[in-house]
Amino acid sequence: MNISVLPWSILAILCFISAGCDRRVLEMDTPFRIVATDAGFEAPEHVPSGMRHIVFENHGSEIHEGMLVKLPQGMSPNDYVAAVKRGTLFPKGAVDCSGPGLTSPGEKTEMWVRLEPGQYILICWNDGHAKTRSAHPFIVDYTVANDAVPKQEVVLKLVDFRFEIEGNLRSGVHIIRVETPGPTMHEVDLFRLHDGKTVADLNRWRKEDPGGPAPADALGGALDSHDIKRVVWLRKNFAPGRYVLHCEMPLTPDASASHTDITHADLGMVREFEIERNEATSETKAVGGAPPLQ
Ligand SMILES: [Cu+2]
Repeated sequence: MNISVLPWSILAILCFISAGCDRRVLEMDTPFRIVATDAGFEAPEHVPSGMRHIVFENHGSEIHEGMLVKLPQGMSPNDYVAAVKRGTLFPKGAVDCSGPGLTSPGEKTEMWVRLEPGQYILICWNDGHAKTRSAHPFIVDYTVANDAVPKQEVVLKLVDFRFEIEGNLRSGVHIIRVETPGPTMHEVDLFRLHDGKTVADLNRWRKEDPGGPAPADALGGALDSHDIKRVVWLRKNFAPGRYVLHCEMPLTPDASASHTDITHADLGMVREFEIERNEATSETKAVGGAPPLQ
């Protein structure tokens, strides 16, 4: 029997009656699949709590992301969206729990993140979509099931206001552990620059014309988390090319903030690196204003 095709609820029942599952925690890998479209999201209405392996695909024609927000008692998904439409970036009591970052049309990204039980909403903040596209309510159940996190090779630290990388990024697949020493909240979006384009082109595009022609492909990063101790993991397949790490957290998360306000990227939280073509000499090298790789 291929258990990977069974719904989580049935897997949980099988676990309960299994003699080898006395702690009632299921170890498995049944991805939490999220499809972003230009109208909203296609995703489950229930997922188990514990470590979730998120597979996020953008089937739309615009860039999208998938912020996971845990709602407080008494706040409905509609209440949250109404607060956002009034201009609030962080509705009071709601908790950002990371999620897949900016992802270009046709791209797919993978993330591992631990989720606690509760009522959640999945929402895209790119280019005003939080106010104009449908968010997706879902419940993280009390049933616990942990997807196994692949062995990490590289650590990415989100620090005020820079990116630190431990380990070497070469062409090929990497598991990247994302930590936030902070002390403030951060996020990381990963872009691959198009030929002839620069970090300045990318900054200008994100700041002034996020719906305009893209100088880079958005490959999915890790969105912010109110709990900065939350660790997430990304799986990325790097082809040779020039890449940029970019933090678009607003410096002042007040109700009036928009993409024209000051972001961490404006403060220099942007880092370019190159994946070289020659496997024998393909260690990354920093070419931006960030400290060298360790
Ligand atoms: Cu930041």
